[in-house]
Amino acid sequence: MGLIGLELWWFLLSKPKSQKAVAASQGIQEVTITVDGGYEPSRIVVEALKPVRLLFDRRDPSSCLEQVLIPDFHIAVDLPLNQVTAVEFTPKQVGNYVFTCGMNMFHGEIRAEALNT
Ligand SMILES: [Cu+2]
Repeated sequence: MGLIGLELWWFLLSKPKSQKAVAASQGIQEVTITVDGGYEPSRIVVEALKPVRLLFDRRDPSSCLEQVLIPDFHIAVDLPLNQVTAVEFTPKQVGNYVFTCGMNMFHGEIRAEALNT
C-alpha cells in the first residue's frame, strides 16, 4: 500500500507539463526556460511556421547544462551562468523537436502545431 502510494506520488510529480509559447513583438513566440537541474518547462508548444524565441535562463552551475543543442535546427549554443540566452528558429513543419544538454542527458521537447485558422 505504501509503495503504491509512493509510486502514484512520483508519477504525479514527474508528469511533464507543457507550456504554450506566448506571442511577443513582431509575431515571435517566446518562452522562458529555466535551466536548473534540467529544463522547466521541458515541453513547449508553439505554432509551426512562426518564429520562436527560447530564452534559456541558466541557474545551474554544473557543466552538464552549459550548452543546449537543438539538432533539427542546427543549434548548439553556450549558456553563460546566471544569464538569459536567446535561441531563435522557425519550425517549418508540424512535429516534435527535441532539445538536449551538450551531453544528451537532459531533454526537452518542442511541439510545433498547425495554426488555428
Ligand atoms: Cu548534460
